Amino acid sequence: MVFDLDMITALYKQMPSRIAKARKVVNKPLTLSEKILFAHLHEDQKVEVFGRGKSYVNFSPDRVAMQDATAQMALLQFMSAGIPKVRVPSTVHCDHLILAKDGAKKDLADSISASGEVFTFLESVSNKFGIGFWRPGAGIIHQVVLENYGFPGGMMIGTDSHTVNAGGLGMLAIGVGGADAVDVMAGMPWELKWPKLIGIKLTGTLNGWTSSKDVILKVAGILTVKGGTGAIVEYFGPGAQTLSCTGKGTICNMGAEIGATTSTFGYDEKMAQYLRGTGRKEVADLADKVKDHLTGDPEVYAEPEKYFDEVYEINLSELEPHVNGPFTPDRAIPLSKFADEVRKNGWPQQLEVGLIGSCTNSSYEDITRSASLAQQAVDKKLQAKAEFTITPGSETVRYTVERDGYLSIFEKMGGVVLANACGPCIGQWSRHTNDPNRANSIITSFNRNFAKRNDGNPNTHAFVASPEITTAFAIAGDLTYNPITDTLINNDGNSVKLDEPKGHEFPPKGFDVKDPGYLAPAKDGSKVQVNIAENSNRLQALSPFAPWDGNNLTNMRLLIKAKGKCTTDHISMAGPWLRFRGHLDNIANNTLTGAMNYYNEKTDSVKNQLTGEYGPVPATQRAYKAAGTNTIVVGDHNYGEGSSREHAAMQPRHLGIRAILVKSFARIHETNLKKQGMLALTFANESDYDKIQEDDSIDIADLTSFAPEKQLTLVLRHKDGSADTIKVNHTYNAGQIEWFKAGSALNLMAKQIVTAAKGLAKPSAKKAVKTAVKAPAKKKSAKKKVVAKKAVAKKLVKKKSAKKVVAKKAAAKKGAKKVAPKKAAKKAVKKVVTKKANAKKVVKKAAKKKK
Ligand code: MIC
Ligand code: SF4
Repeated sequence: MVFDLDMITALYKQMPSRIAKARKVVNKPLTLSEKILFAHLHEDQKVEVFGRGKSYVNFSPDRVAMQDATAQMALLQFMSAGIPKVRVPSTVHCDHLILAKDGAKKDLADSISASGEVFTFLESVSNKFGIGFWRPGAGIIHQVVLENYGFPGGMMIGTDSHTVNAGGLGMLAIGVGGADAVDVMAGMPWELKWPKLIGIKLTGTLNGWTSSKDVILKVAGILTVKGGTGAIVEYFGPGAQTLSCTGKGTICNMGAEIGATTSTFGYDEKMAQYLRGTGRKEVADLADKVKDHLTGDPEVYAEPEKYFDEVYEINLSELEPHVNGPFTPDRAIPLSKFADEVRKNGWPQQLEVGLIGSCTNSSYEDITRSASLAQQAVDKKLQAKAEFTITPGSETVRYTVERDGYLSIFEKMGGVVLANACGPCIGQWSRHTNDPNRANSIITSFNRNFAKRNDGNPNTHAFVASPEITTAFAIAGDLTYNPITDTLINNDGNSVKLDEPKGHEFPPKGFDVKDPGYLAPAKDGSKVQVNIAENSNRLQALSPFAPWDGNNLTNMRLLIKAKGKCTTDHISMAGPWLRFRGHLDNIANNTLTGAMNYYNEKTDSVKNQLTGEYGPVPATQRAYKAAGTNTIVVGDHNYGEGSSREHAAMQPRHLGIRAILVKSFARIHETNLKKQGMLALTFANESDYDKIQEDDSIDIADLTSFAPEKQLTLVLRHKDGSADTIKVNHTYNAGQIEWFKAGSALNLMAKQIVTAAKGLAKPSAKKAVKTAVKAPAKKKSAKKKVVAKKAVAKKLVKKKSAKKVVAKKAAAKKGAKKVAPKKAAKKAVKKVVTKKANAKKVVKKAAKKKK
């Protein structure tokens, strides 16, 4: 089935004129990222020269994807917005709530019985509101999106940070919190700070043991976990066109680990092949017709330093396989140096488990290349020394690789095939171990390796590598082994060497699947019932957060000053807690339990200033809340890195924490905090972090004059009677300050809808509705069953008369493919530019000032 053809046709029809208009305004050649951004400006957004990293801009994304663990909260919010049907194509995918224990069949059945209530809820909400539903077992959201919905030049958002995977098909696909998804599903404009642009030029071709994964492992090493913050990474150059479409997906997917807003590649033959290979010939044909608009202008790629804020170059021919970790995805180690690092750092040398698959690496190419190694292990009589698991990304991939005999090869090697789901990647791994705290090593082809992520054990050293390298290590069972140079002793006592992996980009017999696991929603969902059992401990209807009372915040107590890394996994752990993702009060009991207290270097142990006693973070916070005491959380750099889970913002809000003050934020988390009506603040002077003391009582002295680009003042009253006054920055614009005042963005939206409905007679109300609710793409009569006010609000919105698209071919730009690599790359990676240093500095300064 080909989805969205009408939508794609309409977008491609408008693209040339939109890009031409933008080109006229900005008066320079355009990168691919800019073309897609400009082509998706919201209809009320004026085209202008936007400040990179500065301007807030409104967009109209083409579609929304949500996974089960985040969809629950997103849909609970959508339900309370009072809108009868989603306004843009949207889907829900059941993948995170599926266990990894005994193998696909049993695990899937057990998960469906354990989380049946949630799956039924998601299915019925989807059915009611016009959302496509992918059942448990259908696959991991990003692989399913790539196979079915991704298309070159499109813009989508998804309630998962790895939504960025669809950049492999030339999209701008961006991870967001559920509240952002609600905006888009409600037809409202979606706001994003105009991103900075990082260009990565790829030359050469991959060979031998190196794969696409190594490109992003290398990039993560260069840019670190926060180097991509606020930026789109655009890959180009002759090397890019040699990478398979799914390989490009892998690179974009793990771009989440450098904090990038998203990553993308220009449309090329590999993408066209993938579209055709996955049954979307029509989309490829459409894309071919506008292909010049689906890649950057040739001038940009010829002199990238002029158009990107930063440019790097990677020569694929010289790139080595990498292994990243442990505990952070940006500790990039070339394979040739890995054994030394293992010994030098005293990491457990024995490899206990190798895990391949996940949304990042489960393409046909990945599986067949890894299987070629597994086959060698069987043929060369090598007994795999480590446990080995395989997680296919989708039922289509699983069915096809099983048909082609690859799964049985893994099984012969001793591998266990898990369900098509996130499983071990998100801590749904029931690992067979006798000591849950034992130091040990595992290696995965996933993307994240924060402490405790996979199995809950803080001493599991998790390394990230390509599926090929993971498989080879699993065979050897030893982290000091280098498959490129070393031999292994087989069952006969002979020393044997693994040959380079070989695989197929596409199944020679084509993809096939019996039941892909898709359920289309009802045409008219108005009669569909959505039930939430009153005593459910999995689902809880939301109550609106209280609006701001208009006063300064005084006498706030410090709940925790977090030391070092504080990812969303530290703020709201996954694993066993995933089961409470639809129940805010229950999941709040894990709030910040993974964060390290600066003062005693312990997790989940903070001082209750009212009693002087130390206790768990959630219980302490509940005690403050009960006493009517406001609190603040202080953190380090890149606070909230990692996932898109808005629970990490909603839980603190629910528990009564008022402000989060850190050295810097990860993008999605900062937005999530704002959307939920929290104060997200950063130190104007980073060293002021040191001034915060455990027993402080803290005021925000000038919150009553909260305004864009205006610092706030904090007074820190210390226990000894002394005080410090510090300045803090924020990035709230006027609209976002309204979210804070209303208590949350959702409160504001609900208020706008009601106001608009009430003020029917007044023409001024029209404007409010227009911002609050956009007309659906196709006119649909508001059916009788819809509550009167909603119907009224909907009717108010008249679709703007479709402007005729002037089919002026925007200055035909040929030869985008002809980017000639002028200088032969000497090093594998070279930072080519920072000539724009001056310009960059200005932007940085301005951005700083703004905070
Ligand atoms: C992840 O990889 O961390 C997750 C689990 O997919 C999250 C979403 C979630 O927490 O539900 C993400 O990446 O956004
Ligand atoms: Fe699922 Fe892991 Fe991918 Fe997140 S990174 S979507 S948990 S497979």
